Amino acid sequence: MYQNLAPIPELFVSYESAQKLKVEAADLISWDLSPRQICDLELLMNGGFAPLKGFLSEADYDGVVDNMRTTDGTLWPMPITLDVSEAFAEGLKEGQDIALRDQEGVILATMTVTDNWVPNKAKEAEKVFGADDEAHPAVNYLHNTAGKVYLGGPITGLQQPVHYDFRGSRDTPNELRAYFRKLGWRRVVAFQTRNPLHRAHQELTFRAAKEAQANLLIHPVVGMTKPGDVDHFTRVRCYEAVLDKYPAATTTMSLLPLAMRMAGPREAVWHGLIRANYGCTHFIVGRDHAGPGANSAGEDFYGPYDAQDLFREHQEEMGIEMVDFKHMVYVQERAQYEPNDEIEDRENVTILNISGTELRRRLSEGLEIPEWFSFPEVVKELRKTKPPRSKQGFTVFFTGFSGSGKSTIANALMVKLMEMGGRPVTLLDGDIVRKNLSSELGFSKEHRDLNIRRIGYVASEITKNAGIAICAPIAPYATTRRAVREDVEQFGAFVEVHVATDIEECEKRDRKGLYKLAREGKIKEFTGISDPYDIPANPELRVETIGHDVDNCAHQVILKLESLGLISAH
Ligand code: PPS
Repeated sequence: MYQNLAPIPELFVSYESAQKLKVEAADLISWDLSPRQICDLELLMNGGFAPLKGFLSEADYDGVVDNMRTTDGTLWPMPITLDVSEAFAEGLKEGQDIALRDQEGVILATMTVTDNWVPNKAKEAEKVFGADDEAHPAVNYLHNTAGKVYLGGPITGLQQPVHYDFRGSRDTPNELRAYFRKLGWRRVVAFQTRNPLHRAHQELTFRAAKEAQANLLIHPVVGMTKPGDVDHFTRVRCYEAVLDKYPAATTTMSLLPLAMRMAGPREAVWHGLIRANYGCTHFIVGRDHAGPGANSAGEDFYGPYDAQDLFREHQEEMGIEMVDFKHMVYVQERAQYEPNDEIEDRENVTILNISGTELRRRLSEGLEIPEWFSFPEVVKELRKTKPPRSKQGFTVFFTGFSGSGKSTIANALMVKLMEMGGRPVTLLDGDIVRKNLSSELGFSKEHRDLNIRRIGYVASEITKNAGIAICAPIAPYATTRRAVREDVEQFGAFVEVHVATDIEECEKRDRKGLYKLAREGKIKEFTGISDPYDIPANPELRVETIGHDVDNCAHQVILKLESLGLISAH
C-alpha cells in the first residue's frame, strides 16, 4: 500500500476570516471546553478526525454507538461528542451558533448547534467500552465528569489550541503529510504509545518497519492518557533520548494531542483511522492495544488480541494496514527480543520480561532496572520524575462519620510523622478546612463535593511538591473520593483510611452534641442520620476505634505507610 499524500480537508477558515469571526463570536454564548474537549476539537479542526465535520449529531452518535458508523456509512468507532451541563443546554435553540473557548477564554472555534439531546450513557458504556463498569476510565469519565447533555453540530475552526511545550515536535496531519512528501516517504508505519519506550518497543518498531518495508513514525499521545500514566513531559524527554538510537534517515517522531479513551478494540480502529489521516500506510497493533486494565471483578475488559481482530476486520476499508505483534520477550541466551509465540526452543532458553507493574515497583522502591530491559537514559529520566516512594509526597485520606475519631487519629499521625522528619506535613482536618477554605459552604451534596474537591486539590499540590497531606473530612460520597484519588495519584500515593466507627457508637459518644441536634431535626442533612454515607469498598486501611486507643490507631496507619514503602522502616 502506498499513500496518497495530498492535503486533507481541515475545518479552519482563512486567517483573515478568523480575525473577523473572532470579533463577531465575542457576542455569542460561550462554552468553556474541558481538557478532553480541547483535544477532540484540535483533531476535528486539523483533520485528524476527518471526515468528521464537527461534534456528532444525535443520529450519527446513535450509529457510531450501535455499529461504528455515521449515518452516511462512514466507519467511525468513537463517539466524539460535546458534553455540556443541563443549565447550558437549556437555553439553546436549534441552529444557534456558540463560541468554544479554551480554559483561558480564547475562542478556538464556533459551532452551529444542530442537535441537543440527553444520551443514554449506560448504553454508550456497554456498546463502546464493553461494560457499564466505572473501573473503566472512560466509563468513569462518562458518568462522573461528562455533562448530562450532548450538543452536536458543525465546527468552524478559528485557531489551533495553543501549546507552549515541545512545539517543534507537534504536527498537524497536513504538516506530516507534507514532511513525508518532501522526504519521499510513501510507506510509513506508525507506532502509537502512551508509555516510555523501552528496548522491547524499539525492537518491535524495528521489526514492524522491516516487515512493512516502511519508514517509522513514533507517534506518542500527549493529550490525555490513562490516569496514573507517566506524564507526557517526562515521556517526551524519554522519547527524545531513545530517538538517537534509531536511524534518522528512516525514523521520525511527532506528538499527537489525542485524548485516549482506553477502549481497546474500538480504540485501535480509531487510532488507525487517525494515523491514515496523518499520512501513514501501516499501523502497529500489539498485545492489549489501549487496554484499560482490569474491571471491577478483577478481569481484563478485553482479550489481549481483540483489538487486532477488530482492526483486521476493517483494515481494507480504513486505508491503513495493520502490522500485528505478539508480546515481545527477552531471550537471555540470544541477548535479543523475540515475539513470545515465535520462540520454538522455549525449553532451552531463559525468557525474561518485566511487566509495567514490576517496572513501577522497581522505580518506586529505587531498585535496579537492568540494561536488557531499558536504556540508561530512559531510566535516568524516569527516576528524576519518580524518585523512590520514600522520597515522594503522599496523601493520607481519612473518611468516616462525624465523631468517628478521624481528627484525633489524624492529629496523632501528624505528630508521629513530624517526629520522624524528612517531609513537611499538612493537616487538612474537616473543621479546619471548613473554616479556612470552605467557609461559605453548607452540607448539600453539591457543597460537600465542592468541599472535598478543594481538599483534594490542595492535597494533590502538597503531594506533587513532595509533602505529606493528611485529610480528615467525612467525605461521604465514593465517587468524589475516587475523583480526589485520581487527582492525587498523578503525583504520589493516595492512602484511604476508613475510620469504621459505626453510627450507633458515634451517636453514643456525641462529642460535639451534634447527633442530638440532628435527631431533633435542628441540623438537617446530617451524615448517617438524615444524609447518606458510602462505606469505602476497598480502602487501603480500615481502622476500628472501639477497643483501640488513638495511639494504636495512628500506629496502624504508620505500619501501613511503611508497608507501602512511603516511609522507610528503621
Ligand atoms: S463533608 O461531607 O466531608 O464535606 O463534611 P466535613 O466538612 O468533613 O464536615 C465537617 C464537620 O461539620 C460538622 N457538621 C456536619 N457533619 C455532617 N453533616 C452535617 N449536616 C453537619 N453539619 C455540621 C461535623 O461536626 C463535621 O465534623 P467532624 O470532624 O466530622 O466531626
